[in-house]
Amino acid sequence: MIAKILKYPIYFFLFSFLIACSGDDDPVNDETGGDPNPDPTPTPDTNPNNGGCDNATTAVFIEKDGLLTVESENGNFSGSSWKLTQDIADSSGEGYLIWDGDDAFNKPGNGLLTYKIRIANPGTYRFIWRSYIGIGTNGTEHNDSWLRIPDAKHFYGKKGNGNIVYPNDTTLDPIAESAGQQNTSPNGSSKEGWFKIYMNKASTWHWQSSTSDNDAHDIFVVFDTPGDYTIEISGRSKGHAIDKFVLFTETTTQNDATKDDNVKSEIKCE
Ligand SMILES: [Ca+2]
Repeated sequence: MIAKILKYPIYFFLFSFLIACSGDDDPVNDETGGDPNPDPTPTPDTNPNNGGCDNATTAVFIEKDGLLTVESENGNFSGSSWKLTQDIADSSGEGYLIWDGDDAFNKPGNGLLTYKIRIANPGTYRFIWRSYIGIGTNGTEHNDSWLRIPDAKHFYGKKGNGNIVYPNDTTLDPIAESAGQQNTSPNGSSKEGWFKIYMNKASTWHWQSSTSDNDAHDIFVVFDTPGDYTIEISGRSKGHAIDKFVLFTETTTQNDATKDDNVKSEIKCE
Protein backbone atom coordinates (compact mmCIF):
# COMPACT_ATOMS: atom_id res chain seq x y z
CA MET A 1 0.00 0.00 0.00
CA ILE A 2 2.67 2.49 1.08
CA ALA A 3 4.65 1.59 -1.94
CA LYS A 4 1.64 2.19 -4.19
CA ILE A 5 0.99 5.58 -2.56
CA LEU A 6 4.58 6.57 -3.04
CA LYS A 7 4.30 5.34 -6.56
CA TYR A 8 1.20 7.37 -7.31
CA PRO A 9 1.61 10.62 -5.26
CA ILE A 10 -1.22 12.34 -7.15
CA TYR A 11 -3.77 9.73 -5.88
CA PHE A 12 -2.47 10.19 -2.31
CA PHE A 13 -2.97 13.94 -2.62
CA LEU A 14 -6.56 13.53 -3.87
CA PHE A 15 -7.35 10.98 -1.14
CA SER A 16 -6.07 13.34 1.59
CA PHE A 17 -8.06 16.21 0.12
CA LEU A 18 -11.30 14.23 0.21
CA ILE A 19 -10.74 13.22 3.86
CA ALA A 20 -10.03 16.81 4.85
CA CYS A 21 -13.23 18.04 3.20
CA SER A 22 -15.57 15.33 4.47
CA GLY A 23 -16.44 17.22 7.73
CA ASP A 24 -18.19 19.95 5.76
CA ASP A 25 -20.40 17.68 3.73
CA ASP A 26 -23.24 17.18 6.24
CA PRO A 27 -26.27 18.67 4.46
CA VAL A 28 -28.35 18.66 7.68
CA ASN A 29 -26.06 20.74 9.88
CA ASP A 30 -24.70 23.04 7.27
CA GLU A 31 -27.44 25.70 7.43
CA THR A 32 -25.31 28.74 6.76
CA GLY A 33 -24.78 27.95 3.12
CA GLY A 34 -21.12 28.55 3.71
CA ASP A 35 -21.61 32.27 4.50
CA PRO A 36 -18.03 33.45 5.00
CA ASN A 37 -19.15 36.53 7.00
CA PRO A 38 -21.82 35.44 9.52
CA ASP A 39 -23.21 38.30 11.66
CA PRO A 40 -21.82 37.79 15.17
CA THR A 41 -24.12 40.37 16.79
CA PRO A 42 -26.75 38.71 19.04
CA THR A 43 -30.31 39.85 18.36
CA PRO A 44 -32.92 40.51 21.07
CA ASP A 45 -34.64 37.26 20.06
CA THR A 46 -31.63 35.20 21.06
CA ASN A 47 -30.40 37.33 23.97
CA PRO A 48 -33.38 38.42 26.06
CA ASN A 49 -31.43 38.96 29.27
CA ASN A 50 -31.05 42.73 29.76
CA GLY A 51 -33.59 43.39 27.02
CA GLY A 52 -31.18 42.35 24.30
CA CYS A 53 -28.84 45.19 25.29
CA ASP A 54 -25.19 44.42 25.76
CA ASN A 55 -23.67 44.44 29.23
CA ALA A 56 -22.37 47.99 28.92
CA THR A 57 -25.86 49.43 28.50
CA THR A 58 -29.11 49.45 30.41
CA ALA A 59 -32.45 48.54 28.87
CA VAL A 60 -35.03 51.32 29.19
CA PHE A 61 -38.66 50.34 28.62
CA ILE A 62 -40.64 53.09 26.91
CA GLU A 63 -44.22 53.89 27.92
CA LYS A 64 -46.52 54.89 25.09
CA ASP A 65 -50.11 56.17 25.27
CA GLY A 66 -50.34 55.26 28.96
CA LEU A 67 -49.33 51.62 28.48
CA LEU A 68 -46.17 49.64 29.26
CA THR A 69 -45.78 45.94 28.49
CA VAL A 70 -42.55 44.36 29.76
CA GLU A 71 -41.44 40.74 29.42
CA SER A 72 -39.95 39.63 32.75
CA GLU A 73 -37.09 37.87 30.96
CA ASN A 74 -35.96 41.23 29.57
CA GLY A 75 -34.69 42.09 33.05
CA ASN A 76 -31.12 41.23 33.98
CA PHE A 77 -31.36 37.95 35.87
CA SER A 78 -27.76 36.80 35.36
CA GLY A 79 -26.37 34.87 38.29
CA SER A 80 -29.66 34.93 40.22
CA SER A 81 -32.03 32.14 41.15
CA TRP A 82 -34.51 33.36 38.56
CA LYS A 83 -34.43 30.80 35.75
CA LEU A 84 -35.45 31.51 32.16
CA THR A 85 -37.41 28.64 30.69
CA GLN A 86 -40.31 27.76 28.38
CA ASP A 87 -41.28 24.54 30.21
CA ILE A 88 -44.84 25.77 30.80
CA ALA A 89 -46.55 26.37 27.46
CA ASP A 90 -48.11 29.63 26.33
CA SER A 91 -45.70 32.23 27.65
CA SER A 92 -44.84 35.23 25.51
CA GLY A 93 -41.52 36.70 24.44
CA GLU A 94 -38.58 34.36 25.05
CA GLY A 95 -40.30 32.46 27.89
CA TYR A 96 -40.68 33.38 31.56
CA LEU A 97 -38.69 33.68 34.77
CA ILE A 98 -39.40 31.24 37.61
CA TRP A 99 -38.05 31.69 41.14
CA ASP A 100 -35.86 28.67 41.83
CA GLY A 101 -34.30 30.04 45.03
CA ASP A 102 -35.34 29.39 48.60
CA ASP A 103 -38.60 30.76 49.97
CA ALA A 104 -38.04 34.29 51.28
CA PHE A 105 -41.35 34.98 53.00
CA ASN A 106 -40.04 37.79 55.19
CA LYS A 107 -36.93 38.88 53.37
CA PRO A 108 -37.40 40.92 50.19
CA GLY A 109 -34.49 41.70 47.87
CA ASN A 110 -33.29 38.19 46.93
CA GLY A 111 -32.67 37.83 43.20
CA LEU A 112 -33.35 41.53 42.67
CA LEU A 113 -34.68 42.32 39.18
CA THR A 114 -34.76 45.99 38.17
CA TYR A 115 -36.55 47.41 35.15
CA LYS A 116 -35.89 51.02 34.16
CA ILE A 117 -39.03 52.52 32.65
CA ARG A 118 -39.51 55.87 30.90
CA ILE A 119 -42.82 57.60 31.55
CA ALA A 120 -43.91 60.28 29.08
CA ASN A 121 -47.47 60.54 30.35
CA PRO A 122 -47.57 61.17 34.12
CA GLY A 123 -50.52 59.88 36.08
CA THR A 124 -51.90 56.98 38.06
CA TYR A 125 -51.00 53.57 36.64
CA ARG A 126 -52.31 50.17 37.61
CA PHE A 127 -49.77 47.33 37.80
CA ILE A 128 -50.61 43.69 36.92
CA TRP A 129 -48.37 40.76 36.11
CA ARG A 130 -49.13 37.52 34.27
CA SER A 131 -47.93 34.68 36.43
CA TYR A 132 -48.20 30.93 37.00
CA ILE A 133 -48.06 28.65 40.03
CA GLY A 134 -45.14 26.51 38.89
CA ILE A 135 -45.32 23.93 41.70
CA GLY A 136 -48.49 21.97 42.53
CA THR A 137 -52.13 22.93 42.06
CA ASN A 138 -52.86 24.85 45.27
CA GLY A 139 -54.01 28.40 44.52
CA THR A 140 -52.44 29.77 47.70
CA GLU A 141 -48.95 28.25 47.52
CA HIS A 142 -45.98 29.14 45.28
CA ASN A 143 -48.12 32.04 44.10
CA ASP A 144 -46.31 35.27 45.02
CA SER A 145 -43.23 37.44 44.58
CA TRP A 146 -42.10 40.81 45.98
CA LEU A 147 -42.70 44.14 44.19
CA ARG A 148 -41.40 47.65 44.96
CA ILE A 149 -41.49 50.89 42.96
CA PRO A 150 -39.11 52.99 45.06
CA ASP A 151 -38.92 56.26 43.14
CA ALA A 152 -42.60 56.93 42.37
CA LYS A 153 -44.68 59.63 44.06
CA HIS A 154 -47.10 57.08 45.52
CA PHE A 155 -47.18 53.26 45.54
CA TYR A 156 -50.20 51.61 47.14
CA GLY A 157 -52.90 48.95 47.11
CA LYS A 158 -56.52 49.91 46.63
CA LYS A 159 -59.71 47.95 47.12
CA GLY A 160 -63.04 48.39 45.38
CA ASN A 161 -64.46 50.06 48.51
CA GLY A 162 -61.73 52.69 48.40
CA ASN A 163 -59.56 51.32 51.20
CA ILE A 164 -55.87 51.99 50.64
CA VAL A 165 -52.85 50.11 51.99
CA TYR A 166 -49.18 51.07 51.84
CA PRO A 167 -46.11 48.89 52.07
CA ASN A 168 -44.60 48.75 55.54
CA ASP A 169 -41.58 51.01 56.09
CA THR A 170 -42.31 52.94 52.87
CA THR A 171 -40.60 56.31 52.48
CA LEU A 172 -43.09 57.48 49.83
CA ASP A 173 -45.86 59.97 50.55
CA PRO A 174 -49.30 58.59 51.41
CA ILE A 175 -52.33 59.51 49.29
CA ALA A 176 -54.53 62.09 50.97
CA GLU A 177 -56.61 60.13 53.48
CA SER A 178 -59.72 58.68 51.89
CA ALA A 179 -63.13 58.56 53.47
CA GLY A 180 -64.01 55.33 55.23
CA GLN A 181 -60.38 54.29 55.50
CA GLN A 182 -60.09 51.08 57.54
CA ASN A 183 -56.53 49.83 57.24
CA THR A 184 -53.34 51.32 55.95
CA SER A 185 -51.10 48.29 56.50
CA PRO A 186 -51.62 45.16 54.38
CA ASN A 187 -52.43 41.82 56.03
CA GLY A 188 -49.48 39.47 55.95
CA SER A 189 -45.91 40.27 55.12
CA SER A 190 -44.63 43.62 53.83
CA LYS A 191 -41.29 45.22 54.53
CA GLU A 192 -38.94 48.04 53.54
CA GLY A 193 -41.35 49.45 50.98
CA TRP A 194 -42.03 46.04 49.35
CA PHE A 195 -45.46 44.52 48.78
CA LYS A 196 -46.03 40.79 48.66
CA ILE A 197 -47.92 40.39 45.36
CA TYR A 198 -50.01 37.26 44.93
CA MET A 199 -52.43 35.54 42.58
CA ASN A 200 -54.80 32.65 43.28
CA LYS A 201 -55.40 30.57 40.16
CA ALA A 202 -53.53 27.29 39.75
CA SER A 203 -52.70 25.42 36.53
CA THR A 204 -53.08 28.41 34.22
CA TRP A 205 -51.37 31.68 33.32
CA HIS A 206 -53.34 34.35 35.13
CA TRP A 207 -53.41 38.15 35.17
CA GLN A 208 -53.68 39.12 38.82
CA SER A 209 -51.58 41.21 41.18
CA SER A 210 -53.05 41.52 44.66
CA THR A 211 -51.70 42.50 48.04
CA SER A 212 -53.00 42.09 51.65
CA ASP A 213 -53.80 38.48 52.55
CA ASN A 214 -57.47 37.47 52.29
CA ASP A 215 -58.34 41.10 51.53
CA ALA A 216 -57.18 41.59 47.92
CA HIS A 217 -56.17 45.13 47.00
CA ASP A 218 -55.18 46.06 43.43
CA ILE A 219 -51.79 47.69 42.87
CA PHE A 220 -51.36 51.32 41.80
CA VAL A 221 -48.47 53.71 41.32
CA VAL A 222 -48.43 57.45 40.69
CA PHE A 223 -45.71 58.97 38.48
CA ASP A 224 -46.20 62.69 38.95
CA THR A 225 -43.68 63.93 36.39
CA PRO A 226 -42.34 62.57 33.10
CA GLY A 227 -39.06 60.75 33.56
CA ASP A 228 -37.35 57.47 34.39
CA TYR A 229 -38.54 55.20 37.20
CA THR A 230 -37.64 51.76 38.51
CA ILE A 231 -39.69 48.60 38.89
CA GLU A 232 -38.14 46.14 41.37
CA ILE A 233 -39.12 42.48 41.67
CA SER A 234 -37.53 39.95 44.01
CA GLY A 235 -38.07 36.28 44.83
CA ARG A 236 -40.44 35.17 47.60
CA SER A 237 -42.13 31.81 46.90
CA LYS A 238 -40.18 29.08 45.16
CA GLY A 239 -41.92 28.05 41.94
CA HIS A 240 -43.72 31.33 41.24
CA ALA A 241 -43.32 32.09 37.53
CA ILE A 242 -43.68 35.55 35.97
CA ASP A 243 -44.19 35.88 32.20
CA LYS A 244 -44.60 39.66 31.89
CA PHE A 245 -46.18 42.71 33.50
CA VAL A 246 -48.16 45.75 32.39
CA LEU A 247 -48.65 49.27 33.70
CA PHE A 248 -51.61 51.24 32.35
CA THR A 249 -53.56 54.41 33.00
CA GLU A 250 -57.32 54.73 33.15
CA THR A 251 -57.37 55.55 29.43
CA THR A 252 -56.72 51.82 28.81
CA THR A 253 -59.00 49.04 30.03
CA GLN A 254 -57.58 45.99 31.78
CA ASN A 255 -58.77 43.83 28.87
CA ASP A 256 -56.90 45.97 26.36
CA ALA A 257 -53.78 46.18 28.54
CA THR A 258 -53.56 42.38 28.89
CA LYS A 259 -54.48 41.27 25.36
CA ASP A 260 -52.41 38.35 24.11
CA ASP A 261 -51.38 40.16 20.96
CA ASN A 262 -50.10 43.29 22.68
CA VAL A 263 -46.58 43.94 21.53
CA LYS A 264 -43.99 44.54 24.21
CA SER A 265 -42.89 48.11 24.76
CA GLU A 266 -40.00 49.59 22.83
CA ILE A 267 -36.63 49.03 24.51
CA LYS A 268 -33.80 51.56 24.27
CA CYS A 269 -30.26 50.53 25.19
CA GLU A 270 -28.47 53.39 26.94
CA1 LIG B 1 -42.19 36.41 28.90
